[in-house]
Amino acid sequence: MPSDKMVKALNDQIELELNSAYLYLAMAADCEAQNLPGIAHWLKVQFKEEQSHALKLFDYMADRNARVTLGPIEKPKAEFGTPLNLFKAVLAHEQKVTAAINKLYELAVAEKDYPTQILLHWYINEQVEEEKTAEEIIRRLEAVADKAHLLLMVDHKLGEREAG
Ligand code: OFO
Repeated sequence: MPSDKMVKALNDQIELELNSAYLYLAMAADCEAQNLPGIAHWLKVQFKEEQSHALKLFDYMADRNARVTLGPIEKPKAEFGTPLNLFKAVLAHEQKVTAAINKLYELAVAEKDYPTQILLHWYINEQVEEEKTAEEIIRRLEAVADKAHLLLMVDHKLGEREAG
């Protein structure tokens, strides 16, 4: 079983992943309201992905006989501005999650918790992907700034995202 400190930190990470899911769902709602169904779809896929990140930690804790205790879900903002501003907020959020994963890993090293370190390798790689994807979308949106028809093409492209 992981140490008490590690269990608390893993629970905090589950909370952060679920808060991420809720944040992306709020962003999806804002995009639906702005008639951008492709970006809304992308964010809904992201919402499910974040839930799966939380569940992966949940299942790992159950495997190691560690007690999961859930924390609160924060009320997200309702409006995120332009798609470009929204994806800048996605990137900033993912950078915050990366910092949290790195801290979790540092703790697993300090606690000599080898199974948790191995689990976290998956999250460390995932965060590289998450930040890269947000940066790519920001670059695309910057390129189409002020060109409404090109924004609709980006919206269409993001609507093609498959789950998983
Ligand atoms: Fe769970 O990766 Fe985003 O937050």
